Amino acid sequence: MNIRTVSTQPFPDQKPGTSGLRKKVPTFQQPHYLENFVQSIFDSIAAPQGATLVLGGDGRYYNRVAIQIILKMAAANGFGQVLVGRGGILSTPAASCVIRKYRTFGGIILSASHNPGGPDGDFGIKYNSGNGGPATETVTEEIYAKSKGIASYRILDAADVPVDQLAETKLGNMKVKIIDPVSDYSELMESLFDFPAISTLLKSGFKIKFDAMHAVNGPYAKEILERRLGAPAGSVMNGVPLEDFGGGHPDPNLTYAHDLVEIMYGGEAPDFGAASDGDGDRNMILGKRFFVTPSDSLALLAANATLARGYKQGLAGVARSMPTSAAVDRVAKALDIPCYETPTGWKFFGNLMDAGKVTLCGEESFGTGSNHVREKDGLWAVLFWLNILAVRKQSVESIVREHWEKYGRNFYSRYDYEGLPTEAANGVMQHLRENFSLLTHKQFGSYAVEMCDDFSYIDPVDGSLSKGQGLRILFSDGSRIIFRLSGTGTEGATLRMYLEAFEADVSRHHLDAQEALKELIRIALDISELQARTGRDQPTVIT
Ligand code: VG1
Ligand code: CO
Repeated sequence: MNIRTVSTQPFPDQKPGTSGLRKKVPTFQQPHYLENFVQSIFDSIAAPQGATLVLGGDGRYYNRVAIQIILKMAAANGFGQVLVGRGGILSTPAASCVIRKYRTFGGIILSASHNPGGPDGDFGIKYNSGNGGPATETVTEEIYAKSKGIASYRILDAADVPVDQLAETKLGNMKVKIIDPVSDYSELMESLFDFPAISTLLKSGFKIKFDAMHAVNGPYAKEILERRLGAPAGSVMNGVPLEDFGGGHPDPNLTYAHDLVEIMYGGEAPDFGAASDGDGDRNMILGKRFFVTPSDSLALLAANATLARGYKQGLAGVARSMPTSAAVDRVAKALDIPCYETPTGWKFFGNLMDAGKVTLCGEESFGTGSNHVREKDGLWAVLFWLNILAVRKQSVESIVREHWEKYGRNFYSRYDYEGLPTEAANGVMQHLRENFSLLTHKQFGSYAVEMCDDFSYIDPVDGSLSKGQGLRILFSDGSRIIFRLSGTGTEGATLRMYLEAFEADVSRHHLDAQEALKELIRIALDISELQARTGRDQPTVIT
């Protein structure tokens, strides 16, 4: 078989964002576009000859085409073996699990996560290192630098590799092993949680509904929740993965997971509801007519962690991304363990976990995880909750309310303004930055600004510095307003406004978050001039 060296020219826009390179499918379909990026990855990671790679994706449109291209390029670049999820499928946490379990050099994950899919939708690709986690910023910057100077890539001339049956084949000198995408992951889950106790709960009339949103977690949820744990058939809805997610937006929040939300707020609501996203790493947790914010969910898992077998020894520490509410900080304080605040994106948690500094971590954007893998993990969070529910034998709502009674409630909300003209979004950020000194110590109604900054982070493990990670306006009572530009969108700019206020008074814990945060929201809109500068009266999504 023939290895071809194809000459190419750089594309200027291959800078990985919060989680890999995400673009519209037609962008990826341009000749050489994917190839350039893959070669830039291979040129950056310096894998030794004969190394093993993991490859899989969330099954969205273009996944199959990309799998074949990457296999042929891996063969031409000296890899010895690639482990591919059957059908080209691996959820993001399952890919992380497989990389770690088989101690491979790294892996390539094909996903644009919660972004819509299909011929006009989004596609994405990212590299994960041997620890199973997303490449660090140092590596992603190297990949970007290589992509700007690329002149050629290597690819094997060969027929496509069949990927739909478990088998081992050869591609040139490279072995291609098609693996079951679900089994390693399921085994890992079984080692962490008390499956018999959860099974007893699910067979005792406790009803659950899991919305896989026609995304990658369908087969994982059916295997684990229905087959292994015995939840009645139909407990998993939208369980068949589709290349375009059935036309939906596979983002598990109150807006996009509306099928599930209707069921959970309807007449015969199940006791527990959950959803996950395109690539299976996000989760939304619902009780009967009750929504658990991701920030609260993280805090609650931390507070109850020792109820699950895998965390019986307690937690080394916890971490949250900067915009995530400080609810988990309060739990960490009570447990007397360290709590780290990192920039947005999972790549920052990896070093802390590798160094044994944290066990649990999470983000406000429906991401929770632990050191069992190096990605956030949607189904893991669901099983963790079910384990807690099986032990505590209370409703989701009463567990959360008790938590607030003990620790206080961090009211929290996020406003997303999607698809803004880039200049308008940058204008809002610029305006805020310019006003930092005017805002500091200013009083707004009952709120006094204590300080403002552009968040930067020094990694406590490798000392690397990440700047420009979001604008923070911090108030003297611990309330916060944060503005950040998204690094995962593919159309214009997405501006996120995060709001948080702490409430110790139990008699106010029943309030709706929008009501409790009303004044803070008004202040945020005022000082940012967001409405005037973007022409938007309403956010696209409120969480
Ligand atoms: C968003 C979330 C962030 C998350 C990232 C990847 O990034 O805010 O918390 O880590 O998506 O998640 P951004 O830059 O758009 O705010 V996923 O499930 O898309 O891999
Ligand atoms: Co995701």
